[in-house]
Amino acid sequence: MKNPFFNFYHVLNSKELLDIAFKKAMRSSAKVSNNAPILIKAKKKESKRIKVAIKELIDRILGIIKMVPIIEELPEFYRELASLLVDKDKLRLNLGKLNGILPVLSKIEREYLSELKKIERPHEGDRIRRTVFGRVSSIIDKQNKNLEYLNSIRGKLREIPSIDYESPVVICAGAPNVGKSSIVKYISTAKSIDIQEYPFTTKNLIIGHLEIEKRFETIKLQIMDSPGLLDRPISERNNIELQAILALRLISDLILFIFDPTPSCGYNIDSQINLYNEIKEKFLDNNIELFPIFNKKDLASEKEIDYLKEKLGLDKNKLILTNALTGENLDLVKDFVINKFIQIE
Ligand SMILES: Nc1nc2c(ncn2[C@@H]2O[C@H](COP(=O)(O)OP(=O)(O)OP(=O)(O)O)[C@@H](O)[C@H]2O)c(=O)[nH]1
Ligand SMILES: [Mg+2]
Repeated sequence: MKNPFFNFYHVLNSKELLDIAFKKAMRSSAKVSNNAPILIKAKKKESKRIKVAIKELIDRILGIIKMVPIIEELPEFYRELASLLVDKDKLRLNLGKLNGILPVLSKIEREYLSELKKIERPHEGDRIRRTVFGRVSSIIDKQNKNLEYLNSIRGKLREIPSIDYESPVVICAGAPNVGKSSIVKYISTAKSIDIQEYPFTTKNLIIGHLEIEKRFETIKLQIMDSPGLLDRPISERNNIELQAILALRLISDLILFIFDPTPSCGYNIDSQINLYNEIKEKFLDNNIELFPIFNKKDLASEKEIDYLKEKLGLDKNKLILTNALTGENLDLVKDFVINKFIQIE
């Protein structure tokens, strides 16, 4: 399913909205015969301007409200992820306030159009239209904070990855700075992923693809990069870590747990093992495999590898040691992932 916020486009601020509506109104022309009396011409001209301005504002505000999906109605993964990224109550309130001004605008239109009918001198039409524009401006200006808020959350929501529920999701998880992004970048199409020597570089879920022609079909896999996790209780996790937990819990079909057996990532091996065990116990149904990968092969000593192997109770064959800097053995990771999903079919 495509990211439900994909069509959440830039939201204009109050000044921009008013400019567009008033300009359009002033450019509009009423249908009136050339030899009609000046008073009739003035009434028609100004009523057209009022109608055009208010219709433009109502249409645009409705457009804004409609392009923001209702978080509560989204599928679970998107709903929970969006709730982590934005305050959904604030968003609902915000849209409710915008919606609330629509009948007010319509009422102003009705009121002043009927006043316009009663005028006896042409210049009074101009005065009424100015009054309407003034009232409308103050109503729209009061919504500026709401409009700006919508714009401010838009970027975060549009970054939510589009998940194809038809094909498997393989998630790279682990402590910060262990090389998760380097691995996803190497084995998938997600080539613009940011990789840095410091922890917490990845702050959201990023999806890449891996397509393999096998036998007579194309196998499509989704490879997901996730933010680093610390070894700590869920209640202490921040919203960035919680995104990773959410993906593991709700959409993973296979988890590659990336270890850095060396101290170079900044998180000692016992805390990485605790994290691995915690994920294994708490988050996974029995049919989702958590597969350990030992990265930073170039830096890891035999002693460090043996310690980790022993702690995890791994036999030798079930171990992939990688170097994500050079790509060494990452083809084994690719093969492992592909074989796993060929067998299922
Ligand atoms: N020597 C060595 N460095 C590696 C290896 N894999 C990754 N690195 C380096 O480790 C650092 C962290 O790599 P990332 O891929 O950003 O790690 P990450 O797990 O995604 O980090 P966060 O997103 O911050 O959690 C970068 O400086 C990488 O170049 C490896 O196999 N060997
Ligand atoms: Mg990363």
